[in-house]
Amino acid sequence: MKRSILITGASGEMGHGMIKKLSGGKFKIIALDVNSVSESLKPHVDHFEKIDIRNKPKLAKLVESYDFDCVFHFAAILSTGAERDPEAAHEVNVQGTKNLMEAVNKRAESKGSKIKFVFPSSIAVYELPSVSEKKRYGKISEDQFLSPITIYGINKLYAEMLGIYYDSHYSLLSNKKGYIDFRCIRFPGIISADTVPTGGTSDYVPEMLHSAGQRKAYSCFVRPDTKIPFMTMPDAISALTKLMNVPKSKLTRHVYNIAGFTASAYDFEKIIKKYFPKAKVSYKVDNKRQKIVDSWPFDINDSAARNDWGWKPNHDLTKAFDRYLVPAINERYNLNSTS
Ligand code: AKB
Repeated sequence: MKRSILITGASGEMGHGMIKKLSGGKFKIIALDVNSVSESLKPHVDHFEKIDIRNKPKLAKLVESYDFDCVFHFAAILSTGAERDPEAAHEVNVQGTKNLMEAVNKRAESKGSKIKFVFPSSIAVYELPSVSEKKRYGKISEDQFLSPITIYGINKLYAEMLGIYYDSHYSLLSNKKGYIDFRCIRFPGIISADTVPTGGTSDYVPEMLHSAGQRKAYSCFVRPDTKIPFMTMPDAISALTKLMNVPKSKLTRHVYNIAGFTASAYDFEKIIKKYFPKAKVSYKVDNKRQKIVDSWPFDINDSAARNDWGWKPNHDLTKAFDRYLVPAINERYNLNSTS
């Protein structure tokens, strides 16, 4: 019998990447989002419902109706969008996540076995006090600098702790136990050739790349020396599926950092111009968004993920452009590589 998987935020970037990865018949995909999934993905989804994660009764009804053994919870408002509307961010990123965990916990309890809950967190949970300290500290481990300055970072950190609670501590003073097997990855900025993110603060790199592909000039909203870690979408998606499949006994923690490559906005401009010589990039710094990325680390230490479940990215910076981004962007925008 096919295993069923529930995907929230199915129409977003990660949902898109995950549906593509899982398509092919091995899994039955149950998906939800506030927006419909794209036409190209529809054939790969067995059941789709338009549900806002804040709608607790509708969400609970869907969760009760299917027998799935893993959830990928991607529905979220990203850092820039969240900072523009902190109230909505809390409702979606915290209350929506709590609604889903509660429903999944009940579903798992009724079937008598744990359900895996795979959650993407973010480097936004960190706060480095200044750019010079970012430089000094270099690679940040999971338990350092956890005082985020954005509502999105706070939401993600709380959701991580809630997941650990449902997995390991629920509920100290009742006779119940938690039925969620919580697994979480803290992601850096992600670059996809298929989709362009909306509402994030690491969006300047994918925006710069897709603008080059579309022959549009790009005005970058952070300084050229801004440096945070990134990875490609295929690496991000394969990390999530790898973490889903690893035996629980191998995991020494619930939350793992993973890294791809780290580079400055100017490094990205140079590499993009190498492949797209006609690309035009200028800089018009948005001080508020700059402050957000300045609080995120230069790089992250992902040795726990490497040791526990063999995490290793396929793409370093050169391979990311050479083997994935440039060929896929050329195909998407109908270009030859010197355009
Ligand atoms: C964002 O910019 O908000 C996200 C993230 C780093 O979590 N891409």
